[in-house]
Amino acid sequence: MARYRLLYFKGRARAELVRLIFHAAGEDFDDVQLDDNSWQEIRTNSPTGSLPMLVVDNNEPLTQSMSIARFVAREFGLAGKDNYQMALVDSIADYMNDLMGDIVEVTFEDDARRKRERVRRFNERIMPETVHFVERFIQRYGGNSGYAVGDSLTYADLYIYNTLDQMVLAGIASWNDFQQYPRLNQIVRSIEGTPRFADYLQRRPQATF
Ligand SMILES: N[C@@H](CCC(=O)N[C@@H](CS)C(=O)NCC(=O)O)C(=O)O
Repeated sequence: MARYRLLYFKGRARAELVRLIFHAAGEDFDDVQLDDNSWQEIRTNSPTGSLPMLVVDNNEPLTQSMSIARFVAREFGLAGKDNYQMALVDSIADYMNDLMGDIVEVTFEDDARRKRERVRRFNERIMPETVHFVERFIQRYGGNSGYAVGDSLTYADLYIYNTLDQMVLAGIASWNDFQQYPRLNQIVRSIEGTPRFADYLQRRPQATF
């Protein structure tokens, strides 16, 4: 059995999707949470100078969160059932990743005036538009199954859940805000209703990003 080591900072942001995939699959992994000093020691040896990083057995590390997520999802059968379905799963996951980029920008904006402007743009334009398209996507490709694509869990569902969670963590939305969206709600319920997740979501460390 392969041994997986995931390296990231003490936060969720770009690593939590990968953690959720491991938990969904019920697979063990080392969740290594670095501080800045230990990261600087590793950085020069990192293929793209960025975290997250996944080391499988004694292989060279993998980087880039979406590549890692897809790799792990394929390993554990959470990437879609055939090539076409995999493309659908990737497309909605990449769409969520675009939104994640906007959330990260808001989260790490230090200038108070620019932050207010980013939050306003996010709430007035980016979030409503994205959620509208996500609802339509799920309706088209997942129907009433409770999943974004097809009739079973894929990493796209985990990323949808994770992106909503990240908005709440960033203080730009609350879980109540999503209740008006029936398809998103179904996915949140599917994920929170899986005992393995309920357990992880309860015991995972508090995070600020
Ligand atoms: N596109 C990359 C972005 C990675 C990224 O920006 N990582 C940040 C943390 S979220 C990082 O490594 N920061 C430390 C550094 O650049 O030295 C991915 O998705 O993995």
